[in-house]
Amino acid sequence: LNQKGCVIWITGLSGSGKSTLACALSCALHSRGKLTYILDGDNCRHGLNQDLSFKADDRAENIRRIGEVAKLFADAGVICIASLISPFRKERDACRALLPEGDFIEVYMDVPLQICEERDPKGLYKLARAGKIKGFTGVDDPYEPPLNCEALMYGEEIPRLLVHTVTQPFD
Ligand code: GGZ
Repeated sequence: LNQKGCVIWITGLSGSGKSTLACALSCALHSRGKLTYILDGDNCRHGLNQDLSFKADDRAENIRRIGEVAKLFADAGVICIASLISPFRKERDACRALLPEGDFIEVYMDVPLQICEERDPKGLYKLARAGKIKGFTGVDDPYEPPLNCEALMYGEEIPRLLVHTVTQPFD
């Protein structure tokens, strides 16, 4: 395998562009012959994590499980891209601690709530403001931004630096 496994962990609010970035990054890596796998919070909630709600304990468990699975992919030599809100610093740091130094790359989608809310691609913010969804991240549920992330993203520009970082040992 012409690559080394690692985890690229994308965190941020709903509508901040996590899934879009995950896809763009995956494409950029594929075109360089790299094997990737995307673990998306929303998708995992239909299978692996279908027993979990959006209460704090269950969000923590959602993060923990995705962190463990991401580690397995990285062990197998895959570049695993995890994209989930992952609102809690403590749980993100625990996922980081599962991997060797340098193999967990935390990317923060630093998009203001107001912009996410204007985008509202699934109309969920509107429902949350109307009180039809309770405990929506950013509206009436907390989000703790990273203090020491490896990359800060705003917008959908392909992150060359990230691509470089994860492919560099072999290029
Ligand atoms: C936040 C919610 C909620 C609540 C449903 N709070 O933008 P989306 O729609 O497609 O992705 C969001 C997804 C969040 O799942 P995660 O597994 O990423 O969250 S966490 O890491 O916090 O466990 C959103 C939708 O589910 N969604 N209800 N209450 N987002």
